[in-house]
Amino acid sequence: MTEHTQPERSLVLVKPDGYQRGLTGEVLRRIEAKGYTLVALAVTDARPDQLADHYAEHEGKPFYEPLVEFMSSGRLAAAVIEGHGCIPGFRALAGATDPTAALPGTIRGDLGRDWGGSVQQNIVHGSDSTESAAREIDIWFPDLG
Ligand code: IDP
Ligand code: MG
Repeated sequence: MTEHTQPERSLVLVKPDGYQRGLTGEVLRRIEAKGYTLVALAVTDARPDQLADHYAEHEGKPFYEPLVEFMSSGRLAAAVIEGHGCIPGFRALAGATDPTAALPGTIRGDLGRDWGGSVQQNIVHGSDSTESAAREIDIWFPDLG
């Protein structure tokens, strides 16, 4: 019998720039068109403790304070997506962190740009490892289990 591994899950955020620009549907469309499944969805104002946990790895970096301020500047959309390889798969859909360098065809490359601020506004967040995904899903969807 062929063995199948469990599909993995990733935490996706449509950041306040993407939400405010009305790009949530476009991001979700690309996720679904790729074939990943939406497991949970929410529109929310990020609490300070959620952002502190979510971006703990970046504390002390020059862009940390502007990043937290940006992520607190308006509503965001949070999603849990599922599918084999969806953690690196969504990172590939998102493109490079810097929206100027992100390739056309990617979310950040097609929809993002440099607005001249001290933090890169780049539309989306996606978990970068299975450990990050588990930690981040627990931050944004503690009841998902
Ligand atoms: P990622 O979102 O592609 O995983 P990270 O290195 O985890 O990138 O950084 C988190 C977020 O912090 C980025 O998405 C971006 O918004 C912002 N950021 C990262 N590096 C810089 C930088 O060098 N200057 C300004 N903002 C940055
Ligand atoms: Mg990251």
